[in-house]
This record gives sequence, structure tokens and C-alpha cells, in this order.
Amino acid sequence: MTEYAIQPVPPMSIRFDAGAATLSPEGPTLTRRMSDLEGLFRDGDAWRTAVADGDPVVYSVVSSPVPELDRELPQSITTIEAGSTGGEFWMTKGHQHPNHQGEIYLGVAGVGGLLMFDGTDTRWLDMAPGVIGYIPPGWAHRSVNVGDAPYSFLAVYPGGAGHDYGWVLEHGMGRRVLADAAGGHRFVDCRTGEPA
Ligand code: M6P
Ligand code: ZN
Repeated sequence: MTEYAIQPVPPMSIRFDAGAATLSPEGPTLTRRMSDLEGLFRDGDAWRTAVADGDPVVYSVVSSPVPELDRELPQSITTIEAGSTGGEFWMTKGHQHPNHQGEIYLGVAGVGGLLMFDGTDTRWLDMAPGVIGYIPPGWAHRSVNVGDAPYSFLAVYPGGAGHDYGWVLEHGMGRRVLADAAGGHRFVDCRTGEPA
């Protein structure tokens, strides 16, 4: 992978190709495999089996060259592959912004959802191409692919927002998103496992 210096960029145009789910020019890219999602799936045995059985790529994040620096506005496209592990749809790790800054997502391809949790309340937004999902300050956020094709979305966020993954490991996201018998999705409460 090319190393990119974290430095300001001049005014620039960035080509957004919705069909290919790419940004050009491209900055850092990130690939998350199943082994990177330790402790997140309800069914730890199913997670371990998936890691041992090829450790598939669950999602990737391509960014523009705009750096993650305070007052900048970086953008990235995340693509979550279609799949489920132990009946739980593939998802991003999810994170909280330490300084509680907001963020916007725009659905680009496929069908998914935006799960948000503020430590008390849980919200779900259905996401599809053309839908903007707004993440207010203080809401941890995770994206989930509930379809049978890759789900892609564009994110625009404050460069100083940061990513607190420990918050999600500690608090959860309130709900889990499981496959239902009819080919759709259903929610269960993280703590009780009851329908939510
Ligand atoms: C979006 C943005 C990124 C984030 C990515 C993957 O593109 O919110 O900041 O990194 O999704 O999500 P996560 O960091 O939770 O794995
Ligand atoms: Zn974020």
C-alpha cells in the first residue's frame, strides 16, 4: 500500500464514480477482514469458523486525499460485501467520535442500514442509493449490508472526529441485525436477544 503523508491539500475536485464506488484521486484505502471484527458478532464460534475458513474480506474503505486533520472534511466510500455470520449480517466495526462530532452518509449502491446508538436509544435508518443518513453528534454508528449484493455508501466527516472503537466494544450498539426466515432482516436487543 502507498504511504500517504497526513498534510493539507489544495482546493481540488474529486471524481465520484457511483457505479464503480470509487473516488479519484484516491488516498488511503483500508480492508477489513473477518479477523479484524473480533468480539463483534453474537456467535463467537461462527466468527472463529469464518476466520479459519478463508478469513474473507468483509468491507473496504477508499478515501480521497483529504486528510483526517482538524477542520478538514475527508470523504470515503465504504463497500460492505454481502454475507452473514451466525445469522448476523455483515457490518462495519462501528465507532463513536470522541468529540461527538456529526457525520453524513450517502447511499451509493445496494441496500443496507445505518445503526446508531447514543448509549441509551438505538435508531436504524434504511439506506439505499440516493438516501442521506445523518449521524448527529454523540451517536455511535455502524453500517450493515442487509442485501444480497455489495452495499456502498459515501461518508463525509470532520477530519478531527476520530474513531473510538473501544466505545462500541464496551457499550454495544443496542441492537443486532439478523437475517430472518423470509430473506429480510430483523432486530434483536443486544443484551437480551429478544426481538427489538
Ligand atoms: C465510513 C466512515 C469512516 C469509517 C468507515 C468504516 O466510511 O465513517 O470514517 O472508518 O465508514 O467504519 P468503521 O471505522 O466503523 O470500521
Ligand atoms: Zn464516524
